[in-house]
Amino acid sequence: MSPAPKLFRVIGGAQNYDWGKLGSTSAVARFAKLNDPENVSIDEEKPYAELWMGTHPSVPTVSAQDRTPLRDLVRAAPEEMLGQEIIDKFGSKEGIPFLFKVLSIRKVLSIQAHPDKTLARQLHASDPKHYPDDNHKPEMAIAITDFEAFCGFRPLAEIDALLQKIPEFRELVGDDVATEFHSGVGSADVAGKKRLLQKVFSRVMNSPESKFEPLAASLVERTKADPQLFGETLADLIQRLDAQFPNDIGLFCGCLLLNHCILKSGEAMFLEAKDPHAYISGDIMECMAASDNVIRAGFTPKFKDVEVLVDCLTYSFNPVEEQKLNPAPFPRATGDAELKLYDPPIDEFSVLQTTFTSAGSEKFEGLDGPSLLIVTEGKGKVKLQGSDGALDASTGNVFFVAPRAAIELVSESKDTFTSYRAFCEA
Ligand code: 9C2
Ligand code: ZN
Repeated sequence: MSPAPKLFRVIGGAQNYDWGKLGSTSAVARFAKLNDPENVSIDEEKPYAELWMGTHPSVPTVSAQDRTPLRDLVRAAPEEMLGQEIIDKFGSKEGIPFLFKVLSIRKVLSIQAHPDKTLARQLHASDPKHYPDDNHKPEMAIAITDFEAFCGFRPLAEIDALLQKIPEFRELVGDDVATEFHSGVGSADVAGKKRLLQKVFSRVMNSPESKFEPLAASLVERTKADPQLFGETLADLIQRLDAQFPNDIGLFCGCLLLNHCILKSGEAMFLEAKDPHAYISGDIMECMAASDNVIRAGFTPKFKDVEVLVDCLTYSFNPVEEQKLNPAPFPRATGDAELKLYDPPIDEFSVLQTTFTSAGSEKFEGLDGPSLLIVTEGKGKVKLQGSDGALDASTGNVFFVAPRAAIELVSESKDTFTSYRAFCEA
């Protein structure tokens, strides 16, 4: 294997989960086809949910030139591909510390949370089939279209109000727990309030189908007969998700217990380990620590692990605005583009958005770790600074950039040219 160059095009792989947008309506399918036109043909009947870019073994990313897996290139030359600091910090020469994805969402994903490192190790050791990695999975979503999601528990006063006014919710939770919750909501004891929230969540999650299905049907009827009781947005949401997963427990544990978060293109949210969430619609860039560990509970045909989920959540509750992550400027570049740095409070990744709306160029200092860059709109060029060999960089193209490689992006027209670059620095 000859040493990999410092900048080269790579090809990611798609996951066809059921919730993905269909055929060429999916950004995942379009990007995959544009990046590998000879080998990808889009099946218009099929869902294209996620495009994976990284070194996770489940879906290999390969070099465009000879289709060598990126993971093999990293293992053959870890110092050149990752940088010594990253190897020392993460203790591995096997792969890139993050996994970068495009998601294109037609139907709600499972109500889920991801483990922290300790729980990931335990779950992987006891059930490797359902928990394929021993790593945690903090994650960040950046909207590239309008995007909606469930993220984190609602403030407790909101949950209390819903328990007071929606009879089906109250019946599912039970009068005893609903009353206890109501009397504890105003207390200053945060740990006590989290225990109450866990009681409510646990009652919902552990109720048998024979109980929650008729209550869900009645709940949906109520949203039609009396939408004002819920507010238009919530009534509409319950009806939409019921059409996707009729009478599902997610109507309670998602719609009534979790924040409904709406992001515009360019807005982002960060989810720590053990934060409940589910994406509902739209296209996003998603970045996470390299892991595929998901603990699921509702809205899914996949494996559910209710006991682990109820047991592990942090039961934090915050208004929706506090889940958002504001981008920062990126000072280590000069030129004509607009730059936004999404930098969550974890070690494995940050994501840099670069947008040109006129012809021009942007020069980036070398970063102290590996990065992956995808073009999501328009076309331009990418090259190593000072070299002649510019590569075409158009929508769907993905590139690996080695540590310390100083690159330049070039826009040749006034059409919008947008890319996202995920990177890890020690
Ligand atoms: O791939 C999720 C996808 O597991 N999003 O959801 O298919 O398990 O319901 P399902 C994962 C994605 O990266 C994620 O964590 N929040
Ligand atoms: Zn997730």
